[in-house]
Amino acid sequence: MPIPLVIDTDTAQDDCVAILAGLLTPEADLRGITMVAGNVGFDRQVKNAFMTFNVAAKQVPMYLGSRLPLVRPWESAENVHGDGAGGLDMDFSGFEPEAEHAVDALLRMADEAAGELNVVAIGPLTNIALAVRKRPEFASQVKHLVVMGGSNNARGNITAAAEFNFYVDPEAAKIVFDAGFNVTVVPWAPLTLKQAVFGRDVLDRIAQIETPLAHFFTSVCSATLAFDESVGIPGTTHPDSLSVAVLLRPELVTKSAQYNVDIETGSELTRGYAAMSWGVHGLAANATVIEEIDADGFRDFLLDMLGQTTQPPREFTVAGSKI
Ligand SMILES: [Ca+2]
Repeated sequence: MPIPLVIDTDTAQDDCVAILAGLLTPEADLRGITMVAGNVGFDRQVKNAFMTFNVAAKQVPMYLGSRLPLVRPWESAENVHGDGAGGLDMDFSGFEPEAEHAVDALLRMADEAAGELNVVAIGPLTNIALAVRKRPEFASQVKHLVVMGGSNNARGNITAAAEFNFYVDPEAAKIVFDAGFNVTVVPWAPLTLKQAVFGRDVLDRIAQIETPLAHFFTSVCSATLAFDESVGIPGTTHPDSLSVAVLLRPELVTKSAQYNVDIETGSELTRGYAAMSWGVHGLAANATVIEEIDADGFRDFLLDMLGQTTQPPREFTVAGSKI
C-alpha cells in the first residue's frame, strides 16, 4: 500500500532532496507540500520547490503557509544555504501554488485520509502548530509526524544550544511537542552529523551519475558543502531527506528510544534548545527519537533515487546561462 504523506518544508538544499524522495520513491503517495518560513526568503523557497518538481518531471499541489514564525521575527539560514539551489533558475510561468492556505490544506488532507495521513515536517514548526491550534484533534488525526529538529543532548548548529528549525520558531515547536502527536524526531546531532553526511567520496559518485536528478542534487547542495567544510563538517548534511526516508523505509532505523522532548522559549541564550530527557527524570515520553540508522542503506536509498531518469519540462539556467 502506498504511504500517504505531506511534506512541510522551508525549501532549500536538502529540503529539495527530501521532496524528490517524496515524489519519486515508489511506496510514497505524496499528497502535497506545505511551505513555511525558514531557510531562505519565502518566495525563493517556493521557486526552489517548483524547480524540484521540474527536475522530477512530477508535480503535486503546493500550499503556502506561514510567512513568519508565530511571535518572533524571521531569521534566515542564507549564510548556510545561499539561495538554497546553487544559483539555479528557470522560467516559472505556469507554475502556481494552490489558493488554499497550508494550514487549511493540512486539516483537509487529514480529514480525507481518515487517520492514514503522515506529515514530515522539515522546517520550523509554525504551520503544524497553527494547524493544531486551529483544530486540536489534528494531532490525533495524523498517523505519524516525523520532525527534523533539535539535537539529542549534543551541539546545536545556529547556536551552541539550538538547531535551526526549533530556534526560528521555538513557540511553535513547544506547541507541537505538547499536542499529543505520534511523533518521531530526526535530530541534528549526533545522528545527522554522524550518519547523514555525504563526504566528497559519495558526492563524487553522485557527480558521475548522468541524470538530471543527480546534476540537480549537485547544484542544490553546492553552497551548503562550502559552508559545512568551513565549519568542520566533512560533507553535505541530509537530515530532511533522512526524515522522509525513515517514514518510507522504517527498516533504516536501527536504534530509537522514547524521550520527553520540550523546547526552551524563555531564555535568549538557549532559545530553541530541545531538552531530550531519556526516561530517567520522571517525565512522560512524548516522542520517539532516532538514535542510529543504517547509514549505508540511507545513502543507497538516495543514490538509487538520483539514478532515475526523468525528463524535466523546463531547462535550468545559472546566472542566465543554460546548463
Ligand atoms: Ca528544511
